[in-house]
Amino acid sequence: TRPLRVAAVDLGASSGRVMVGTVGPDLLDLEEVHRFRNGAVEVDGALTWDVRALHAEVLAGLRAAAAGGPVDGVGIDSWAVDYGLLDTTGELVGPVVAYRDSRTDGVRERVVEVVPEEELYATTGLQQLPFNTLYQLVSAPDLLGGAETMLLVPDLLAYWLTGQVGAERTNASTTQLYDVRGRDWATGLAEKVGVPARILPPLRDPGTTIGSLLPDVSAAVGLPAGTPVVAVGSHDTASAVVGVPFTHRSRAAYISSGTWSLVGVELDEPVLSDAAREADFTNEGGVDRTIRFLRNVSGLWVLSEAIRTWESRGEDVGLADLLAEAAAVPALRSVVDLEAPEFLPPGDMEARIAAACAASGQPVPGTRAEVARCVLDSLALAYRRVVRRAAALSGVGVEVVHVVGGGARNELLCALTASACGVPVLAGPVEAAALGNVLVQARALGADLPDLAAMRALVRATHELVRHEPAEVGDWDAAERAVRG
Ligand code: ADP
Ligand code: LRH
Repeated sequence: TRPLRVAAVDLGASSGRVMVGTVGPDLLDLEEVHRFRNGAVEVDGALTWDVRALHAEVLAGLRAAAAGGPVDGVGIDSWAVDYGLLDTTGELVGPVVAYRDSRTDGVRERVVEVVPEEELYATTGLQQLPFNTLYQLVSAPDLLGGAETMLLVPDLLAYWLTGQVGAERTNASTTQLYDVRGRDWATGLAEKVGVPARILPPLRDPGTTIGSLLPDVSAAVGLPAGTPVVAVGSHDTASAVVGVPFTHRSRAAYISSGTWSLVGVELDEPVLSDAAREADFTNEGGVDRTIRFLRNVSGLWVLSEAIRTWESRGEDVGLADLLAEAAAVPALRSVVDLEAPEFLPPGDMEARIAAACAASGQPVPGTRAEVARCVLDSLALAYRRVVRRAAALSGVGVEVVHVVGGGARNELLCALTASACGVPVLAGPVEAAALGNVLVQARALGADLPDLAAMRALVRATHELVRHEPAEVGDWDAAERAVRG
């Protein structure tokens, strides 16, 4: 029999791609057939996602996949938490607002007066990110009256492909409306904060079939009408963690490094202790009932926003040159707390970094290379803090740190991470999320991949990893004191 050939749609906050995965015994190949830029766009004063354009890009990608051969399945993953609301006729109610929009400012503070943090954490196990779906829904109560269904972004796109409504479980677990132990919507909590339980659609598990392509979709993309759309770990981080080539997951941490950095370990059970809540760790639901015990720290967003600002002023900035220059800047001259709220919204990151350095009595980066170095040193410092904390809270003895996602291409960041964490970094694969998407589809379609360990063994056997050994670069303890006192 021929190998399986599936299309993985992987939508990140900065770029989207459609990849064709080919899977057989000892075979896991990934080919990019379509890539496009993504980013939130301001419409009527709100930061929104142009989901119609994303839909069109998905169709273009599926067309490209179909042009190259048979497609046995389609799977979609994207960034978490954001959603569209549908009315009773299935039309979108209002825009799909992006998580960096300011509408959630102060909402969390109001909600925790109604439901204390302890109760929220005991039920959902989630990090208190200001943009969790719960806070977004509460911030716009006027839209809820006319809403029949809430669909998270990958579920919305799957709805447009198949006509089927549902909520894939890994992404549902990022909403702060999901009971992590009961593995069901936390309807009591939802009603308490004013979110009608009716808008929470039936849950579905990764690995199940959502439906088949609608006739008009199949005609538009050139695929047979029966082509199944398979639920994958539709949270991009869930798929990325499937693609982490662990040898022993009980002795390793991972960093899914892209727009965000998701830093943590994989567990079988959530950790809902007071210490985990105080450290603000999340317990997201993963493929095969695993738990992603991690913290969402800042990511390469700060660097890409800085570059965007420079380019908007007409300066020509090549990432490769910038990183080469940053590598020559002395280490740990100045570090900032990238988790501080001022680095969340779009804007002039260089100015915000300058203000933070001045406020903490450190040298203000004077060149673009120094700004980039400050961001990367600060990221590595955050990785060190969170890897240590994840180990202490979970009992995992971290002997190696896997870095996947676009950040795995950043050699300076990987080297700094090894140095900061004091253990080797294994970098790659860059496209871990697409691989995880492909692997879960392949298993659903009959590939012999009984469990996550088998999937990861296949990733290891087919993908070269780059090893970075820890080296002395500077005083990380002193740097930690500079940002956290
Ligand atoms: P997301 O899925 O969140 O959109 P990615 O995993 O695609 O993010 O990672 C994007 C980031 O990867 C970019 O912001 C950039 O910093 C980094 N990156 C991509 N390509 C390279 C490269 N060739 N060298 C260094 N860094 C890179
Ligand atoms: C990464 C990610 C992350 C979420 C954030 C909103 O793309 O899905 O896991 O916390 O986006």
